[in-house]
Amino acid sequence: MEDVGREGAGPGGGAAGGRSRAPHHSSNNNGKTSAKLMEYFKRKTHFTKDEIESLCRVYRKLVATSHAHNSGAAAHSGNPAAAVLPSPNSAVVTELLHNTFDMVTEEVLMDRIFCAFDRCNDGVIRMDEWVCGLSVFIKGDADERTAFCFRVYDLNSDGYISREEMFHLLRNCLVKQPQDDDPDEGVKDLVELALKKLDYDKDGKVSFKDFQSAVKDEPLLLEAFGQCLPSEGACQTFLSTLRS
Ligand SMILES: [Ca+2]
Ligand SMILES: [Ca+2]
Repeated sequence: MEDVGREGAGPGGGAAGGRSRAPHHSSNNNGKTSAKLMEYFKRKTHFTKDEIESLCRVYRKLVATSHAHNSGAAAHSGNPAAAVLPSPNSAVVTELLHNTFDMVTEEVLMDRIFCAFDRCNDGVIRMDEWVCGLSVFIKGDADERTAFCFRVYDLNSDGYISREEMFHLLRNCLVKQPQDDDPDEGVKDLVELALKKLDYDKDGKVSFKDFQSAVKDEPLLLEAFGQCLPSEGACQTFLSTLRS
C-alpha cells in the first residue's frame, strides 16, 4: 500500500530517482571514478565530468570521516573502494549541511533532508545517492526541487503532507508567547492557511500533485514549511571549491 502511494504520488521520479541502480564499484585502485559510474552520473545529474570527479573525492573524504567517527562499525565489505559501507551517516551529513551550506534548519528538517538523499532508505548515503542528491540540491530544475521539498515535508513518506505533518513542521517556526492561553492556536491557524494555499483538490491533505500546482502558481510556497535547499550563494561557493 505504501509503495503504491509513493509511486503514484510522483516525487519518487526525477533525475535522482528511478529504478536503475548505479554501478556498484565506485572507483578503481588509483581512486579514479570508473568510466561506467561516470557515464551513469553524467546521464543522471546536472554535473560536469570535473564536478563529478571532485564530488566523488569529497565523498571518499566523508567516508573516511564517517569511518573515524564510528571505527567500531567496521566495513562489511573487504573492498574499501566499494561505496557500500561505511558511508556518511546522518550526523556527518547534518554537519555538512550546517557548515558547508550554511543551513540553519530545524533538526527535524535536517533528518528529512538526509532521508531525501537516502533513496534506498538504509540509513547511509551511498556514492550514487550522494552525487544524484547533490545534483538536485545544488542544480535541480524546478520539478526536481519541488519533488525534493515534497519528500522532505512528507514526514512519513505516505505521499501526502497531512495536517499533523504541517503542524509538526510549523510548530518550531513560531515564537511562542508565554501569555497565550493556547500556544498551539497560532500554529493551527498557520496550518489552515497553508492548507488553503496548497490543497488544490480540497481533500484535507496535500498530495504531490497539489504541491506541484501550488508551487507553479506561487514559487515561494516551495519552502513553505522551512528551508530544505541551500541558498544560491552557498551553492556557488560550494561549486567554486569543487573547481579549485
Ligand atoms: Ca505524510
Ligand atoms: Ca489535496
